[in-house]
Amino acid sequence: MTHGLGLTVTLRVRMGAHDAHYAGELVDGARMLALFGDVATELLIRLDGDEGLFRAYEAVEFLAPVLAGDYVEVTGVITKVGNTSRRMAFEARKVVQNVRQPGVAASAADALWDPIVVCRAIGTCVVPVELQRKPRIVLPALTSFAPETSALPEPRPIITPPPRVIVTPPGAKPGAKPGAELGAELIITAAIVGAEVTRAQTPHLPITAKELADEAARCRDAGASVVHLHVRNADGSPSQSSDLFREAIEAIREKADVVIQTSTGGAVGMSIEERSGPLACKPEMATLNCGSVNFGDDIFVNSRPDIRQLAKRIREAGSIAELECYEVGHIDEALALLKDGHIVNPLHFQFVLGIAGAIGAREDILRFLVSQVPPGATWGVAAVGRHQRPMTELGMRIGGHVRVGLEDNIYLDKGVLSEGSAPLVARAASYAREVGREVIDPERARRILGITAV
Ligand code: KMH
Ligand code: ZN
Repeated sequence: MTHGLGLTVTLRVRMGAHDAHYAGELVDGARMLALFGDVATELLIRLDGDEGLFRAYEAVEFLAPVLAGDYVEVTGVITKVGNTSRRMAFEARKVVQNVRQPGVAASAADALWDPIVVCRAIGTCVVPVELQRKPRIVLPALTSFAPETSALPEPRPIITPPPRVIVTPPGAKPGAKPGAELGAELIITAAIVGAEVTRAQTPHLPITAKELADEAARCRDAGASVVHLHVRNADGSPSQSSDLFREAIEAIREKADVVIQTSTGGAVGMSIEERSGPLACKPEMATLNCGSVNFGDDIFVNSRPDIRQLAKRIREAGSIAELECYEVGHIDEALALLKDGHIVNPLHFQFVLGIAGAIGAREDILRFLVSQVPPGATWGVAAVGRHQRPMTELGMRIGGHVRVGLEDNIYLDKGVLSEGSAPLVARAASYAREVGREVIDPERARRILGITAV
């Protein structure tokens, strides 16, 4: 059986009597390596459209015996993609084992509640450039989260410890797409959790501080320089608790140097008091929603006095505001805020497109919004659902910054869940390089956004 999409592959195989090589029906370690080889081959076929070649193992650990009658589940994940090399981490787990006890039938077997890790390895495969048949879109695979904090459907692919995703940038191809601002710096923001998406919709949603930090680190590896942050209660419901934000921010800070942009939008229906919670953490950056808007069947209320109150609190926290605009009039409101001294230059707009009931995610609309941006200001685009990819790609071609991630879109492709936000970031970064945009690091993002110190 195989499951897993993108760059994670899992096989489950029964070890038979013919696999047993040593006394006591012990299966030899080479059998595990053969399974790793099969997983590696499938990974290469998915990535490159070619079986490739296994070049070397740099580490192999045999951790527990495998006997005839055991079922072994083998997972492989691509952790680094070079020009021709693909580095992978493998893990084999025993998920069913024969009982083998005196007085118990020889055919008795148990499905293990906690799989036993029997072997781990790291290895590298190669696919010569001339045999690579797929476009260079790097989609790092991610692990699922710890079972006790998730409601993952079975079977749960678990790689322990979770591999960090390291994406080796494919070379830029300047000039590949007309209209690109060649060489222009690009900030990719990863919106890793949001307030609305649920674990029932995607098992890849990070919830705890550790999960948020792991996801932030993967997104940073994949090319994100800013993380747009919400937090959740342990039951997955949205929260604006300053304590939860502090915990998440501290955990992220330990793993990634990204700009952390906290939400002051929270979830529909929250009071301004509640939404101000994260500002107690004095974040580097915070969102400022510039007007009310239909939000699906709800209304996301941002009255003018409330916007001013939040702008004041963002200023007092020493944070930089990102101006979330969901309608054309919100740009005018942002300019009024500037004129009245509630916010200061440089302005950074985020155009949020495609929310049901609000402005559409269309090229003419984005171009019009961009035409309203004053000189010296920067802008980004965040589009929801299936609009995310085309709008962010358009945004990159016409000189904007972009936001991707599970808050706005949980799918990598039609019907294919993204394994976290990092694959969406990696795909955006890959496209950026194709059109000659330079994916920049957090330090340079801070300079562009006017953030002075971490
Ligand atoms: N959850 C939305 C209602 C923000 O982060 O500032 C609001 C939101 C905007 O996500
Ligand atoms: Zn948000």
